[in-house]
Amino acid sequence: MISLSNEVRNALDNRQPVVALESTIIAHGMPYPRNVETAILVEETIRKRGAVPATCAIIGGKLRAGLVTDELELIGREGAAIPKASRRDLPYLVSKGLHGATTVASTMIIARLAGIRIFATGGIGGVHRGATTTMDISADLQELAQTPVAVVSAGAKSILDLGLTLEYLETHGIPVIGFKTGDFPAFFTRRSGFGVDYRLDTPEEIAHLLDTKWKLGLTGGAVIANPVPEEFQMDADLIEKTIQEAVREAEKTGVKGKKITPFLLARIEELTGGKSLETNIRLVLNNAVLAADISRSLEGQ
Ligand code: PSU
Ligand code: MN
Repeated sequence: MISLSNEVRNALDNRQPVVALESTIIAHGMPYPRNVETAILVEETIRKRGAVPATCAIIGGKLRAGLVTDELELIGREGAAIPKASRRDLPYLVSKGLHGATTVASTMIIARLAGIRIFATGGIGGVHRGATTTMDISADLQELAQTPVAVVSAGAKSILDLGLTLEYLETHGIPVIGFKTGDFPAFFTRRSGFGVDYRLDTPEEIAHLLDTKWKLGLTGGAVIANPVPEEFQMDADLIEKTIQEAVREAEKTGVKGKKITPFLLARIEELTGGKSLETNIRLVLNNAVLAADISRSLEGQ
């Protein structure tokens, strides 16, 4: 059911560090061609850091870990025409032999099947603002509760209700670790005002915590929250105003369900004149470095 690239298969066979990457961020999170350029740059960053990248997707109905450049190009060029695939979409896309761009949830599923324990992305999905009436809670959170893969992100965007997202993570027993921070980062900015569960200052300590969690037989993953580097963060007031505007537009136009996150991301990018895209790219690269360092430590390298 799972198909690995040669590079990823060799690395796993030889117990080399491997970092999983998602493809919804490519197809639905960034515009073409910056999305493809970024996907390639993220992979190169991980290789330079001594680990092997495994970008995950569904290609022609196959669950894939490790894509070739033509496949990255296909996903990036087709963009929104490739279905955004979370857990519930896998059976349909696989049984029909279709392509799919994997979210955090479905990338975790593929990573686990492949035997990859670390995954780098931009931001995780979470509990949406207004979830008390819409019940819009990303399947990413349920996946973190059950699938043993650690996700390195720059926190979550404040298009979500970060307080409720952290409550949900607590309820489901998912540790939230801040890398060199005690404050849960808000994706575009380094601080949200909400605390993380534990602050750890080295990749080795994080790897040791993960190893300990899994040795204890505790199910599920962990959230490793890595703030965007200071020099690339956005102005907090500007981003908050922009997000409020984008959320209002989404309500007015009635965008719902799986379309809401891509809609908000695209509007924020337009409203900030592309500034949010630059920050987005920088924080993903920063997460790739940390994920590679943690995966090396987990493999004892
Ligand atoms: N947050 C971002 N950028 C993204 C996503 C989330 O800042 O690209 C994507 C990820 O793939 C995440 C998904 O897993 O959106 C969550 O979507 P939903 O809320 O529909 O579960
Ligand atoms: Mn949703």
